[in-house]
Amino acid sequence: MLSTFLMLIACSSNESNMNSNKQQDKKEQGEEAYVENLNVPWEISLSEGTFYYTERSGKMANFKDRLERQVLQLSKPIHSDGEGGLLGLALAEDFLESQTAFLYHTYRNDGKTLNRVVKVQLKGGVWRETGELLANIPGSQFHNGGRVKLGPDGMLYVTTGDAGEPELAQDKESLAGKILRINVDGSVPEDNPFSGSYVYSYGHRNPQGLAWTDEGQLFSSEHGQSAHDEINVIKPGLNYGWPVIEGDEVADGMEQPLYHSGNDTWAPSGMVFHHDQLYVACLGGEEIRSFQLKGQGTIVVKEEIGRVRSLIVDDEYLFAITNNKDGRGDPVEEDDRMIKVKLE
Ligand SMILES: [Ca+2]
Repeated sequence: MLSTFLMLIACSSNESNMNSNKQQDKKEQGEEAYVENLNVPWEISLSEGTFYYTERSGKMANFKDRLERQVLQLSKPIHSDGEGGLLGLALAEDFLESQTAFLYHTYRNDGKTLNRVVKVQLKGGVWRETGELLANIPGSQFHNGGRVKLGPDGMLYVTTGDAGEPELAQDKESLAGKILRINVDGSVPEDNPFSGSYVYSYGHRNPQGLAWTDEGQLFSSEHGQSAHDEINVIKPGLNYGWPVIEGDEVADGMEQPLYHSGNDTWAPSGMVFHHDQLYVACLGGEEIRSFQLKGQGTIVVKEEIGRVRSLIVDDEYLFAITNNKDGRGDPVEEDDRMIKVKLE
């Protein structure tokens, strides 16, 4: 794969000298290559050397030796407004054979903004919906959550936001402000913490990151209210406090975060676990951070790369996608980008 990227740089003959210099600067900073002209990509996945992306406006894209976009045909139109749109993406475990993936997207029904989880299949260059796993997840212009990942137990885990109604996060009957656990056929797993319910953990404000350690412990990142962003250790059935507590505040029956940002803003989104560290994409911080799991702290791995939405690790490289064109950033001509960063 590395050779593909080096070739990409070598073949970029139509770029101006300025861009070449920029690329050289980036190479010297450890950004060896990247993909340009993505449009607010929300999630990134990798299978056999091909990167797959969701773009918030509703396009699927992939990159092997060039960037391509595919049509996505869904039974309900994507509602791309504010923070909503086409968000999470998880490739099925048997993706190479089945060409199946799971998506999370915002839609409208009866005058309401909602989110749902669907199964899609890539065939003849078109992604088509093949099933709806879960619908009617409360949505809003803001706080839609949106991460979808397959856990080590083969279940789908989904983060949902409070949809602008904080009290829903404490309501176990509501799908808002939760981390959900779903069978890949859309049914409720029998061993979920609350019988008959998709709810895996609750009291979340706007969680957007999920990652598991090699031992199978789940972590999540969460946007706090005006700073107080969180990294949480997620255990089934527990209450993570929103909107009752945040930061160092304490309440009976509510979990405190492993880390919080205090008065700083990370705006943490996608995350990945690698070599005993959690790497977290930070939108507001415009950086990639790593967090030590045993509480020794957090460091900035890569800064000044723009609003980072999500990231993955492959072969000792981080691949991170920017969201500089999401209306809150300061985009340059080649945005949005996938940046490749060598891990030390
Ligand atoms: Ca919390």
